[in-house]
Amino acid sequence: MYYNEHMETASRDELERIQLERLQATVRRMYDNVGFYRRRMEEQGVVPEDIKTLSDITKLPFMSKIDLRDNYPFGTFAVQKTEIVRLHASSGTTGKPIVAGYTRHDLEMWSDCVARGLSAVGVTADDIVQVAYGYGLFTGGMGVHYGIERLGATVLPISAGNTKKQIMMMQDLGTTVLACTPSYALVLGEAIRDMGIDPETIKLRVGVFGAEPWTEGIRKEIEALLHIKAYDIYGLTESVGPGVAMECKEACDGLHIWEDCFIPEIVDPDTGEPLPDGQIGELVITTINKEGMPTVRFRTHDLTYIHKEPCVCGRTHRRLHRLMGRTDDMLIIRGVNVFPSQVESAIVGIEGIAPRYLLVVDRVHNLDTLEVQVELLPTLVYDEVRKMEALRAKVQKSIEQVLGLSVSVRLMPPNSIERAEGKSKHIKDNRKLD
Ligand code: DLL
Repeated sequence: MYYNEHMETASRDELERIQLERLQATVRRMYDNVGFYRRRMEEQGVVPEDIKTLSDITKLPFMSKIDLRDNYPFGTFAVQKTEIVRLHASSGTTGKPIVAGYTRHDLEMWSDCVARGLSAVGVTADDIVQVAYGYGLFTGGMGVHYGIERLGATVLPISAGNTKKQIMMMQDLGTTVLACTPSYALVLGEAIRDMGIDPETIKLRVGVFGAEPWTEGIRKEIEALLHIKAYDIYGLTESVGPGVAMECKEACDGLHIWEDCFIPEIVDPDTGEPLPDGQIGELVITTINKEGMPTVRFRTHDLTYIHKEPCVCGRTHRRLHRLMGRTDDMLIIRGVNVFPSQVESAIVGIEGIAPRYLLVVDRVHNLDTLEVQVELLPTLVYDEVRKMEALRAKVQKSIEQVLGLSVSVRLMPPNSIERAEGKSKHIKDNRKLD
């Protein structure tokens, strides 16, 4: 179902006309109000008047997380502080976080984007949506929250964690939609299974999962555990938060990025050169309907490609392929590029193995080693050492085939790999301790 049919199905010509108008206004606002970006434009010899067509976007300088950090906390805001009505911050693992500021208009735009996404996967005013994304500085909780209210569905703002209570509320209130990270959806699904609850006694029917990379294999696991349809939602603090792009029910293949608000580009991660639709590269996003903290040509570090074909659902906004991982999550092991999602796709679905894993990287005598720890399912009863070794070898072969690299595999006891209420970590790189 469309939330804003006119905009979601606008002709490409109309969309591009809106994009150009909004891009020009955004660049003008950045040039006039954001000192650091004006200097960047001057260094690059570009002025707002140079943006005459959409393809002129490539004349503009990129922005990165480093720029936002260097101008912490408010140096990239494009409006007076009095116009800012909300702040969020991204959880920087190192140094200062990124602070995002929103005007009233920005919050409206954000809610609208989330409402469109929820509507695209069949959420309606009849639904009760349990928001188990974290509330607070993280954009997940509040971002999805206001989209739900905008749509007219009922929101249960339970936030992340307290798994038993989540399940009790789900049962008592008849929650129909769950919104959280895919990792936490797995935790909830496993807990329901381990508590011996029949998922059919729970009314859940739809999941809205994002904030971290996940694979089709994990989607199937979650759908089987919770008896739901699981959909992918994408976003980042620097663009607005969740809801920048979302799958639709009809195709369930690629996430529609709301192009009247965001211009996506795919570039070569090393050179920054634009790549054509269909080719994998780094996603770069320009916000064109944001006042408080616009980001122009922001390097997301997320790897994906743009689908070439129009979607069966009738939406004209292009689709991003399911995000494949981050350039900065890429490990280089003995010269081979390794993404956690590759390991995930290799192990999910192997009988007796839980969808839990950790990549432990070390350097022994100047040689990189990769140990993949995978968890056994609690239901697995193998009393024979021989059978266990055969399973270990099977997992190892599957991973080595996908990676093209020799690895060691360690089978871990059930429930021993750390569970995440929010975003999960799949890498322990001991080389960084050198
Ligand atoms: O994670 C916003 C969000 C909240 C999105 C809830 C979806 C649901 P940040 O904390 O700034 O914002 O992290 C943004 O998370 O650049 C991606 O690397 C990753 N990410 C977000 N959604 C997905 C997804 C939120 N669906 C960073 N698939 C992004 C893969 C995702 N990665």
